[in-house]
Amino acid sequence: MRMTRMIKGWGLGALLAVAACGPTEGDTLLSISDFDYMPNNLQVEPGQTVRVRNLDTAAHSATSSPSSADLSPGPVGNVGFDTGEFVMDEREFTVPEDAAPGTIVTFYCTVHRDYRHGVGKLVVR
Ligand SMILES: [Cu+2]
Repeated sequence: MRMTRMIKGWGLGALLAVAACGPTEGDTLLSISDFDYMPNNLQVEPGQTVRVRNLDTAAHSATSSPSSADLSPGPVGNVGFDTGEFVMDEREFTVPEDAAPGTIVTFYCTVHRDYRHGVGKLVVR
């Protein structure tokens, strides 16, 4: 419980840091903890790097899907990513510089696809 609260604090800190730095400045953080993404509505700028941190002892991924109903790997427009499965570590991907503002990309975990845990959205601003 205490751990969860701390991590939520991190997520908020990352969002505030992004807001303070302005467009394309700095990375943003997507945490995975207790089988959930934080934030699960991730606002990004074109060209921004997203660091994905898995704090669980279970393997997870953050993988884009063209459909929110039928989760399968693939891009939306030119925005696609797949961290692969990893544990207690960090991966990163970069949003293309020419990603269209307003692009909404569903992402999910390939390990736990059938549970649909923490299915999230990445929104290009
Ligand atoms: Cu998972």
